[in-house]
Amino acid sequence: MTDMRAPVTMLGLGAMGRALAAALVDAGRDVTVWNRTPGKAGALVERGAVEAAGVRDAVSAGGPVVVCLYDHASVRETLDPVAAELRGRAVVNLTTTTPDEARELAKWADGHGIDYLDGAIMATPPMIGAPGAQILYSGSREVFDGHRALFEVWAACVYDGADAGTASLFDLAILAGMYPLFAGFLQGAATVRAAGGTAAEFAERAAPFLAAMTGSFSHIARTVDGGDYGDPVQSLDWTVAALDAIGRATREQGVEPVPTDMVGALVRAQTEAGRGAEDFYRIVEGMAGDRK
Ligand code: FVH
Repeated sequence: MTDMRAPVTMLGLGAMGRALAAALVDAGRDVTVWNRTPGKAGALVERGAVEAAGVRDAVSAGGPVVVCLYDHASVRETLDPVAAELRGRAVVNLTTTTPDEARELAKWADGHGIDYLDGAIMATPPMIGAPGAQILYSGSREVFDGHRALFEVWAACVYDGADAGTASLFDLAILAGMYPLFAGFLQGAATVRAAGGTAAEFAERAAPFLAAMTGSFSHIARTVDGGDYGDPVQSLDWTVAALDAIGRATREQGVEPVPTDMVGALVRAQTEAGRGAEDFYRIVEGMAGDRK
C-alpha cells in the first residue's frame, strides 16, 4: 500500500513533468523536483515542492524516483551518474521510449539493483489528474502495486505485465493511429477552408462521426485477428473508388490529399494483387509483409 505522505522525487520539469509534479503537490505529497535547466520549478516551489540543485540531491530525498524527460538518451544521461544511489529504489520512467529502449532501461536498472517500472502517458499535460487521462505501466509489479495510489493521482492506470517494453508498445501503436487520423482531419479542414468554410464548422460535423467510427475498432480487430477478409463491409475495390472521389474533391479546392493518397497506396497494393473483392481491413496484411 502507498504511504501518501512518503516522499517522491520528480526528474524533469518540461510541460508534462510540471503537470505530474503539480498534481502530486496538490495531493499533499512531499515532492522534490529537479530540472536540467534551472528556473522551471518556481510555481511548484510556491505550492510546496522542494527544488534540488542536482540529480544526486534530488534522489537523496528518498521515495520513488519519477523520470519524465525528453527521450531514452536523456534518461540514461541523467540516471547513469546516480546509479549507485538508486540501488534498492524504485524508478518509474514516464518518458516516451520504444519498447526495446524500455527493455534496455529495465536491464540497466536490474544490473544496478534498481526496481524499474516503465510508464506510457496517454494524456496531454492539462489532462493530468482529470477524467480521461490514462497511463499504461509495465515492468516491476511490486513497484506498480506499491505506488498505485500515487499513480492514481495522475490518471487511471493499467498494468500491462512484467515486460517493461509492453507499455511503450501500446503507447506508440496507439499514437500510430492518432497521427494519421489527425492528418486526415486536417486534410478535411484544409478542404473546407479552401472552399470558404472554417475549420471550426468542419470540426463540429466531423467529431461525432469520427468518434462513432471508433466504435467499429472491435469489429475490425476481430476480422484482423481471424484473418478472414472474405465477407467485407467495404471491399478494397469500393475503397479505391471512395478514395479517388475524396482525392478529386480535395484537389478541386486546390488542396493536396496526401493523407488519403497514402491510404490509397496501401489499398492499391492489394487490388493490384487481385484481392479487390476482399475487405478493406486486409491492408493490415500488406503492412505486415503479406505473409498470407
Ligand atoms: N507533452 C505531451 O503532451 C506528451 C504526452 C505524452 C507523453 N509525453 C512524453 O513525456 C516526456 C516529457 O514531455 P514534456 O512535454 O515534458 O517535454 P518537454 O516540455 O519538451 O520537456 C523535456 C524535458 O526533458 C529535459 N531534457 C531534455 N534533454 C535532457 C537531457 N539530455 N538531460 C536532462 N534533461 C533533459 C528538459 O530539460 P530542459 O530542456 O528544461 O533543461 C525538459 O525537462 C516526453 O518523453 C514526451 O514524449 C508528453
